[in-house]
Amino acid sequence: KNQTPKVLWFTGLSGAGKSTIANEVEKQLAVMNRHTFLLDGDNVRHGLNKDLGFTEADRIENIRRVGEVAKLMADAGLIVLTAFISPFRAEREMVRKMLPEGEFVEIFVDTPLAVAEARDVKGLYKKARSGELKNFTGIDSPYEEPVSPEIHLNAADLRPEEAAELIIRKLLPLK
Ligand code: GGZ
Repeated sequence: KNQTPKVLWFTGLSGAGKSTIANEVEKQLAVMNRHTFLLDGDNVRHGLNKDLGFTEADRIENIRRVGEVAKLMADAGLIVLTAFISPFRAEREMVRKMLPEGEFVEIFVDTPLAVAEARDVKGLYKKARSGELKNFTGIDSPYEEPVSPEIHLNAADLRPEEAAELIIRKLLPLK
């Protein structure tokens, strides 16, 4: 293997910037000739996990499966990036323990609820406030903040490129 496998696990609220920052990290790693794969709602919740919704049990199963897939991909030598809310500490810790020491990098994309809600890119917060959408994270479903993530981004104060640079600098040296 000529590259150290990693699982860069982004966690944070809907609209926090997880996917945007993960995409930017991928772009910067590509320039460094690293092989990466991004797992997110778009390629997982419409396929592998299309049987799952947003109840607590379904979210737990969502994260368990994503963890298992990330593990397989890391075993293949990839740098895996995952962008899921992953609201529960216990499941994030489960994934951490599933992987070899040092492989799991928890990245807390810390954007205040008020900021994510004000952006409301997809109009989901509005629907959650009105009661049209139930079990929405941060509104009527919990988000458990990481206690000691490897990387804590005050994402509301950073451009995505800056956030990505911080992450890559933290990962270096990357063999
Ligand atoms: C949270 C929801 C919900 C509910 C649909 N709660 O901003 P988005 O749209 O693109 O990202 C959110 C995404 C969250 O899916 P995850 O797989 O990341 O969640 S978890 O890790 O908790 O399993 C949002 C959309 O799906 N969405 N309903 N009720 N987000």
